[in-house]
Amino acid sequence: MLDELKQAISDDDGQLFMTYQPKLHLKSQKIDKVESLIRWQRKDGSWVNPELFIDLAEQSGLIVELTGWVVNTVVAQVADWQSKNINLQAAINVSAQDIAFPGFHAALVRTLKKYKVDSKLITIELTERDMIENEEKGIKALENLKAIGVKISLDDYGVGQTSLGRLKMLPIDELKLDKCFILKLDESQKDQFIVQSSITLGHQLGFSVVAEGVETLGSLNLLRGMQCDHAQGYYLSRPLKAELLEEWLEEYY
Ligand code: G
Ligand code: G
Ligand code: NA
Repeated sequence: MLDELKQAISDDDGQLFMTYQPKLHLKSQKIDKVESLIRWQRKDGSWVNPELFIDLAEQSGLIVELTGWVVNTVVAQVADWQSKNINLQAAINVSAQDIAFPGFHAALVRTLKKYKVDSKLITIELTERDMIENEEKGIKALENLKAIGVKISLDDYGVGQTSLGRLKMLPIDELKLDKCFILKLDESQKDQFIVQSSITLGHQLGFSVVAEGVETLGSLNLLRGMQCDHAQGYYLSRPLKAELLEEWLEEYY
């Protein structure tokens, strides 16, 4: 499968493609951000689970190439949206390996230049489990990205190993509350306590807060009441191909 993935990256023949899931800004009721999520449909029509092939790519080192493809595709998409007056910031999921890779920063800068995309339109989403090894180097790399205007988002917050001490150290802009606290938010008072205090803490530390896994109107309304900044989840939309997202935006926003 690894060879096949390698081939799919270099051929760029549509087997690999990006989908985009909107993040709703709760105060303005506008969609101003999306998260990019990769998909792979093989030539025979079968789908490969992203967790599976991303894991494979990470273990084999192919992740650097895969992320290079993702960065190019997403930045090109943002440039296309800009040309159509669709103002969306896009988040890219990256692994710790990408951040540690010395060429990552330069490649991102090159791609932004190539497509004339403002670095402020790009967010790097990093899971907290990723930051454990080689923390000092990782923080330095994040600071360097932040210095050029790229935004940093800490993904899956609350289920990993980010102590409050580490949260204080990380140069982040956005905190993404893990969906396990959000999926049943309207039924669980414990989740409500956790989410409310995380939002308050996030704000006090200067972060914007996103809730992912919003599947019901009840949860969405609770999050609005809790002053959460953005909501993302199936209640609003599944991840969509760019063209479908544009149609969806036209219809609803
Ligand atoms: O997209 P869900 O749709 O299934 O994604 C599953 C997992 O794969 C998530 O943890 C998500 O962060 C990760 N993922 C999705 N797209 C990408 C990508 O482009 N790069 C990386 N590194 N991870 C991704
Ligand atoms: O790990 P990360 O947060 O990047 O992964 C996001 C994952 O969550 C993707 O697999 C995406 O398809 C999925 N997802 C997005 N919205 C929802 C939702 O409302 N409910 C559930 N169960 N999963 C969601
Ligand atoms: Na993510």
